[in-house]
Parts: sequence; structure tokens; C-alpha cells
Amino acid sequence: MKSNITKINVVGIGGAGCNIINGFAGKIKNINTIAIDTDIISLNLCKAGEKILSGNSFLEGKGSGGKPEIGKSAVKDSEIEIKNAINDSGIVVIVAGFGGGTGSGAFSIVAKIAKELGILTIVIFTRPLRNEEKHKFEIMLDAVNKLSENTDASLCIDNEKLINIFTNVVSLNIAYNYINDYVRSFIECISRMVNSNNTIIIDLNDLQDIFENPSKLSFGSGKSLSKEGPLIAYERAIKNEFFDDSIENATSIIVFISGDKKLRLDYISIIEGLIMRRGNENAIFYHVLNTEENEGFTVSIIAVREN
Ligand SMILES: Nc1nc2c(ncn2[C@@H]2O[C@H](COP(=O)(O)OP(=O)(O)OP(=O)(O)O)[C@@H](O)[C@H]2O)c(=O)[nH]1
Ligand SMILES: [Mg+2]
Repeated sequence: MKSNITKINVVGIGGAGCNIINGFAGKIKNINTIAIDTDIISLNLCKAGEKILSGNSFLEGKGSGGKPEIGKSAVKDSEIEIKNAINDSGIVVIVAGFGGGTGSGAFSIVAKIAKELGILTIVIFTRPLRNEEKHKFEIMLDAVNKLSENTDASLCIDNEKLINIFTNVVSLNIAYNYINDYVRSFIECISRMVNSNNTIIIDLNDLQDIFENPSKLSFGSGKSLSKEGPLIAYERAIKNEFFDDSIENATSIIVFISGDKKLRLDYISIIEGLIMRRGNENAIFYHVLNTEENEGFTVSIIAVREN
């Protein structure tokens, strides 16, 4: 019997991509993780289910040296391996830190392979901290300009926001973990939307329609265990530091509310009313409901606008 599970492959590229997928590799249902890097040390530390070392014949596992054109040609050498790894996916989510050589140079190769296979392709990328070298910004902007070529939707995470969240007193690693958790919640949301036994559903075809034109995403998610949990979870989602509140300009808004069997109808309609009022009146509204949570409530919002 053919399974109707949409297989989701998350592909981390370069140092940041590998670190970010370490936050959830093996921990989310129906998700496979694949790491691609030119740097053998980064790849060895990565917990992805599958690992691809690119450009080894000329880089000897030493990385791209910050050069996107090297990262790109290295990963081109691995095209067949990449194709085999993602072939059976319904959705590919590429994760990379823009600003270095491997992720910024190679993401477009992986996106092109995925699109040619007819796979829905989402790119999650980070922007460098403001105190990083100027040329990293230029590399990042070049990569951003290539996003619409082979990407259905992209989600930008500005590393600089960590400075306000942590007021500088924590290690970079702890701050980066915050982003790993955020990416994990996004992947979990996509996976649960298309693969859970939801009361009101959204499927891969709906996502394909929503992302008909290359789209920019804004995402926020919140959880709460309390009685008024759905409302608190909504507030947390909307106030998420990485949710850039572009909801006013969104052409589509997806809201995913999950809770236990006692999930109250009045809470659902309050939340949906609040979101609709914030959004543009012409925005298409999609809602997904799940009542199979063991405890607590989650509200996730994805605002979609054209790239
Ligand atoms: N959120 C997050 N951002 C990171 C992390 N590591 C690096 N970055 C960001 O990503 C940018 C690119 O760095 P890397 O991912 O290390 O670069 P790369 O793609 O491996 O490229 P090369 O090492 O130059 O071949 C950096 O300038 C940082 O802004 C991480 O673990 N988490
Ligand atoms: Mg690297």
C-alpha cells in the first residue's frame, strides 16, 4: 500500500546548516536530515542521518575558504549523491548561514536539483551579525538575490536579533541554540501540518498553491500549558522575536492550532479573529486544527508574501 506520508528532507549546508540541524536531527517524526559540507570537521560533528562531503578531491575536507564560487563547484561534484538523497521527498527544507562560502554558494545548486525533481523547496537562511566582516554581508546579499530562482519559499533569520534577546551575556553557542529551537519549531509545524491526523487539514498540494509565486515567510510559534493556553500561545507566537509582523502585507496566512480534545471553539475563533484583523482583508486565510496533543496548546502562524 502506498503511504500518504509526505517525506520531508531537511538539508543543512555548510557550518551553520550543520549546526542548526544538530538541534533536531533524529528528534522530529517523519523528518530526515542530510548534511552537506566542504569541511570534514564540521561534518564529523554533525548528527544528520546522512552526510555528504563535497569537493574533497580538491579541498581535502578543509572548507571553501569563504568563497561561494568554490562552495558552489564543490557541491556540483556531489549532484548525484544529493539527487539520490532527496529523490523521494515531497518537501525539501534547505538550511544555511549566508555569508560564508559553502552554504551561500551551494544552496542554489541543491535548490535547483530539488526543483528539477518537482519537490517543494523551502530555504531557511541566517543573516550575519552586524559585527561580522563587510564582505560576508555582500556574500549574503548575493545569495538572497538568487533565492527566487529555484526556491518556492524562504525564511530569513537575522542572527543580529540574538543581541537584543540575550543582551550579550551568554556564549554565542547558547544564543545559536535559540535559533536551532526556532528552526525546529518551524520544521515541526510544517511536518505536523501535512502529516498529522488533523481535524482541519492542509496538504502538500495546498502548500504548492500557496507558494505558487516565490514567497517570503514570516513565522512565529508559541506554546502554553495553562487553561487559557491557546490565547497565551497565540500571544507568544505573535511576539516571537523572529516573527517580523509582516502579517499586514501577507497574501496568505496559515494558522495552526493544536491542543487536546478539550480545545475550545471560542478560543479558536478569538485567535482566528485576531489574526484576520491584523492581516490584509484580501489575504487568503488557511487554518489547520489538531486535537491530538497530550498536553498543552501550540499556536503557529506562517505569514506568506511574494518575494
Ligand atoms: N545561527 C547560526 N548562524 C551561524 C552558525 N555558524 C555560522 N553562522 C552564520 O553563518 C555565516 C556563514 O558561516 P558558515 O556556515 O560557517 O559558512 P560555510 O557555509 O560553512 O562556508 P565556509 O566555511 O566559508 O566554506 C556566518 O557568517 C554566521 O553569520 C550557527 O551555528 N548558527
Ligand atoms: Mg564552513
